[in-house]
Amino acid sequence: MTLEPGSLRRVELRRIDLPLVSPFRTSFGVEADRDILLVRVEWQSASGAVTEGWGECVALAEPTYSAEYVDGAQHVMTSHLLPRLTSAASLSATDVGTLLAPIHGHPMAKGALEMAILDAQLRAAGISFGEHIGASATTIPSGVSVGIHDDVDSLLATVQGYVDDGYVRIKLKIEPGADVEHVAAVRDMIGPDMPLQVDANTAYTRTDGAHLARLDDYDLLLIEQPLPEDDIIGHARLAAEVVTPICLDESLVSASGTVDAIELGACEIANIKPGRVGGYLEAVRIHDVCRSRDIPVWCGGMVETGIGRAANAMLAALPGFVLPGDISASTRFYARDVVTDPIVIVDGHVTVPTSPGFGFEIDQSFLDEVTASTTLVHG
Ligand code: OSB
Ligand code: MG
Repeated sequence: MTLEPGSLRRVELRRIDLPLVSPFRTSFGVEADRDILLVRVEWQSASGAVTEGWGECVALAEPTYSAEYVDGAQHVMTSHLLPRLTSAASLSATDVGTLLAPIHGHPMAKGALEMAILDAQLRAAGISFGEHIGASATTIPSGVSVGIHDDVDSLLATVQGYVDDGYVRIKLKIEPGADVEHVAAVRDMIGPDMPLQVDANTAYTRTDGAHLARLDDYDLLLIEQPLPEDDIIGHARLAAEVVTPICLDESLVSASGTVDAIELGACEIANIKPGRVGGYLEAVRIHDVCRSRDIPVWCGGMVETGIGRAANAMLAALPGFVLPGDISASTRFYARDVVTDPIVIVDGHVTVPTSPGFGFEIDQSFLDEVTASTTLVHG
């Protein structure tokens, strides 16, 4: 279905501060709170109706996961991206990629703008994103991402808590020095049937193949992004050396690049993160190219609020998402969310939202409480 085009009447960039319930350590750093950039648009459709739409930018505070960071995302939006959108007399979310293509990079910033426009257009049409893309699952299995712990005992206590919460899949963050021993202890505690996987966030090198092959003893679903993001051939060599499937996260930034990585043997499973690839529309295209090549996909997370998580849940209802995603309960990271309908886990599953747009409702008073700044950039 084609959505009615329109134009941007007003665009606000809002920065919020949300503390995490506990620090989240990865191989690239420790996050104790999130400084998140939200985009609010007032959208006027061709027929004259005005609708609100929201986007969440997944860029972190520092350029440690990828080159983007939240201050940079806000700057590129204000100075380079939004002028190309606000000057259009008539546009659709499907035009955003083309209009912003002259600006290189910055997929997280671009994706947040596309998301806000798509949310508004879908709300104007009264349909959900899931319905729009033909995603039919009503519930999806929920996995949890567990940070690196200093000692194995505290890691086991944390993992046991998530098992008790009902999560159906555990992902352990790893790095050299916190890998085989941690995985062995967790596998021993959770038993052979619980799905388990690891994420290195680029912490290893091409010479670590024999070491990473030791993880083959623990029946992992996958090893996520062991090598630097630009090292596709290195991942292909590793895939030949290690039995556990190699999954790419940071390396995948477009559908065409994903096809290349698959054809080179570097990507046996794909982590799809809409922000990393420039938005939900490119995420659907990556799903499609993987599905037609029998590459399993799952939906990654960027410690989003209920805004991004609701959208991720709708995306993950597509049929190619055959593995549990990092779509955990809001309470995994936040004591209170900025939406009135945060993600909850029931029997290890999340109910896919069905209301129009990306399916969340803003908790305006709490959002105002946690807002550090609001910048009006248009309107
Ligand atoms: O590599 O998957 C990652 C969080 C922030 C940055 C990168 C990653 C992560 C996660 C997902 O592991 C955590 C989540 O959102 O549930
Ligand atoms: Mg990852």
